[in-house]
Amino acid sequence: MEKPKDEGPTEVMDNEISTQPHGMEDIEIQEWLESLDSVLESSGPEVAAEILERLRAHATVNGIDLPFSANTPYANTIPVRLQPLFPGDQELERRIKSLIRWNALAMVVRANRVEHNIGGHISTYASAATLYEVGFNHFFRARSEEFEGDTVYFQGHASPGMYARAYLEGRLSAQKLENFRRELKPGGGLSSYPHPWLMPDFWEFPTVSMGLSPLMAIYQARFNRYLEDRGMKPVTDAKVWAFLGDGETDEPESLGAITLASREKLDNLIFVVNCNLQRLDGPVRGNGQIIQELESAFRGARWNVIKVLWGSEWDPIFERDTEGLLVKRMGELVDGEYQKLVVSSGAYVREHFFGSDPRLLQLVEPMSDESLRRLRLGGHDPRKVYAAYKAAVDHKGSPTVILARTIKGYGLGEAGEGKNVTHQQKKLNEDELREFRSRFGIPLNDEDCIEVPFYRPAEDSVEIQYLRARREALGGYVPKRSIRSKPLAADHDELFREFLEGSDGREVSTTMAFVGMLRKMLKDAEIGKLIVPIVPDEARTFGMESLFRTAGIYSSVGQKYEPVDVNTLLYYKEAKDGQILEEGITEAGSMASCIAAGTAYATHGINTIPFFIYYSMFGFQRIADFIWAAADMRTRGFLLGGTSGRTTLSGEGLQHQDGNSHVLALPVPNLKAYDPAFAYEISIIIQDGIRRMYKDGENLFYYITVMNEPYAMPAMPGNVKDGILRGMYRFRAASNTKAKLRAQLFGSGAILNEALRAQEILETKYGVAADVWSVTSYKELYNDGNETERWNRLHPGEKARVPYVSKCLADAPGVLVAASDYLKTLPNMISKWMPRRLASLGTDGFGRSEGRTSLRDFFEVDSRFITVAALHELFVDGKIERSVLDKAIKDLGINTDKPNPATS
Ligand SMILES: Cc1ncc(C[n+]2csc(CCOP(=O)(O)OP(=O)(O)O)c2C)c(N)n1
Ligand SMILES: [Mg+2]
Repeated sequence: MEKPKDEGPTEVMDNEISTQPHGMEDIEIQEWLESLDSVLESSGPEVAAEILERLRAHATVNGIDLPFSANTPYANTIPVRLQPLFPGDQELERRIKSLIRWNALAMVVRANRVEHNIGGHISTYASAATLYEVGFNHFFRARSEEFEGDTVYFQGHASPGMYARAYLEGRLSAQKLENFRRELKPGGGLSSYPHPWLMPDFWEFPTVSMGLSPLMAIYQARFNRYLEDRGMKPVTDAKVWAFLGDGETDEPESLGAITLASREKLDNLIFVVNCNLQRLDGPVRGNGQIIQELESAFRGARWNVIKVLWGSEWDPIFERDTEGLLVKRMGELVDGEYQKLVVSSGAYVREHFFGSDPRLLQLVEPMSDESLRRLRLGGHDPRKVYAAYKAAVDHKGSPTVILARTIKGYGLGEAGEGKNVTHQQKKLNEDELREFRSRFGIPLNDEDCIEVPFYRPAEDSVEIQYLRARREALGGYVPKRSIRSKPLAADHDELFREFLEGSDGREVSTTMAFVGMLRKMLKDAEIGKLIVPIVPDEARTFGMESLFRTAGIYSSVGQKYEPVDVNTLLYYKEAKDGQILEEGITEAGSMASCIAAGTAYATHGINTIPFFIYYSMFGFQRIADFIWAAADMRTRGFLLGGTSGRTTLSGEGLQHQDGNSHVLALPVPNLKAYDPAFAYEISIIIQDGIRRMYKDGENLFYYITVMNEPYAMPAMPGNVKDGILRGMYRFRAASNTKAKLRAQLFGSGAILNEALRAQEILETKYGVAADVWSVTSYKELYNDGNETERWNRLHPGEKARVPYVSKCLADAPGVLVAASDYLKTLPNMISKWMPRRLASLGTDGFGRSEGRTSLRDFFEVDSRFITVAALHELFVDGKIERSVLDKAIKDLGINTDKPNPATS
């Protein structure tokens, strides 16, 4: 264990206890310590602290460079004397926990016996069992009509433990457990990880994509405060708990918002980091100390940090150690060494840990090797864990993080305890099973045990009675998802009517139109209060600054300053009951708020309706995994991709111009994605969306792109509502239906105007009569086509159904040309349901810093290119002469040698 002399100092976190400062006599230090002791005794800790602070300042002024450290020693934060009594029956709780351990393990082992490599995790829950069980028996309060309940984010890979507990609680059958990871078996099974989409009565939050849940938990805790501050729910002491792995903290999202939590004083938030020092491949910080690293990060961010490192067995040894040698020694080891020590024999521990100093050896002299081996870590000791949780829930003024030390694969013995392979361990041999059984006292004989049966004591057993009684005292079972909100009436014809009428020639952008709708919705009697506008520092970009003053920007402390622009009409008004969540530059944080608001119908029984508006390129591209989680969670609400369209956002160039998001929106199954061109289209989509989500309770959410190009908004041309929602409708038919040359032009978003201009050019210059269609959603058309095709395939004997696209175009004559501000793949994916060949124009390629006209020329999506595409199709069909096409290319000024935008 001693490192070779020539290696220099080991790089471990500063543990503040140092006994050998350079050249300083021991005696001198002793004198200083004694003086401090006497001040402590005579004047108390406050005066002592003041003196130390003054000394520090004095030292700094005199040029002494004192290293900064946010660390405390490598010891438990809560001293034994402040440890509360454990309120439960510890032995009974241990037995219950053992049964859960067994069933969790059995679930994974059995699943992999039935189907080789079906997967699952044993070692995560094995290490975290005590952390969860103390929570279940003493802290996690269920949701009820009277109390909102605590919100718990369970670590995804620990799910077997949650299922095993629900089995003991009588909430899940053995049949369900048998079908862990085999959800499609008769009678259903259990999903691998927490997925509300798959188990909507059980799971609330998906957590398995690491890093998402810590960030979501922070914004959930903040959203709870927002609801309180706006008077939408009673002020309660409900907590948000997030359980995460120590390896998980390397995901940037995990720690990315911790300063928000402390800034907002979220003492309703508790992180529990299971510090088993291991991740999947090996140690989290083999050459360092992850706990000290996390402590300094969280303390630096002003969190309340509680370290739970050592179990009760260590207490007497610490007590014997009056010189602080033990803490010092503990701070010296790197995690790689610890990983080995905690699974080694007592003799090994004595020699390699205590053996570094004869005085340390002396401390454990009276202890047998066996008792040294049994020295537990803090995270496995319910008394220590209870003390930490109690301190956390009682703590005021800041969020708390509990850093609990555990052993990964605890109890697995040779099968993987503390081993680097343990994360992947899914199978145990017979000896290993028997050993596990014996270690946790499961009442199964040697023979039965190797069958790994699920084990549940009788209903009237003390274990089941106790477990039920504890949950009853805490209000019911957790996790459990239910919908407690009442449907809205959603009768909003009047509210949206004005937007169907057009802008009377006034040029407005669809973003402006949307903001107008938002302003009106905010005043509505039914939904006004429920609207949650969310922006990541982009409100001015979208012309939303007028809402600052009218709706107010939420701030938990109100506004402590007079804003610089207070004399202007649209000043920056922050207020405690402000409605807008102005999140600053964090799309991930904004999305987390959107999720909290969009799932409040379940978590709080409140139908809040999020409208999260952002720079569209920084949406799917950047935070698609959060959007996927939102979908899983059945989040409701609206995402608005502002400044969208690769050629509609002029000037900004390659990074900002979005021609991608509608493609990236395709895979999210319950997301409706629209690329509307006109105000009335947006209003129809939003109105219908509110009805479907909040009246009919459909599990949908919406993505709508809005743009910043101003143009006159037409009135809705007749009743095209159905077409708008289904994805396409004929916006303007050709005037000369008798013409020989015909075309159908499909446009979306701002590019629809290019199609309309092309319609004119084709008609006036080339005698081609074209109809123009507004395609509001290629995704809708694609889904409809697939669904129809599937139905026909599975029902060959019945009358074949016809895709909506085919129906629309059944009598539409002529060549077909589509143009959008997104990739060509969008129209191409529905072309197979069109009656004839489709020419697709789109914006594949990198953006450019340019104006709209040049961009549309560069990407070949303007009216000239649409015209040429139609003429080319007519030429290929033999309907016009080559010379006509050649002339058109020339007359329209198209450079045929221009570089390909898709690759340049
Ligand atoms: C974003 C993401 N990347 C990778 C994984 C794959 N993965 C699952 S568990 C795991 C290791 C987890 O280690 P830790 O967070 O320390 O949890 P422990 O099981 O040790 O409690 C990894 C890499 C994932 N689930 N999510
Ligand atoms: Mg870990």
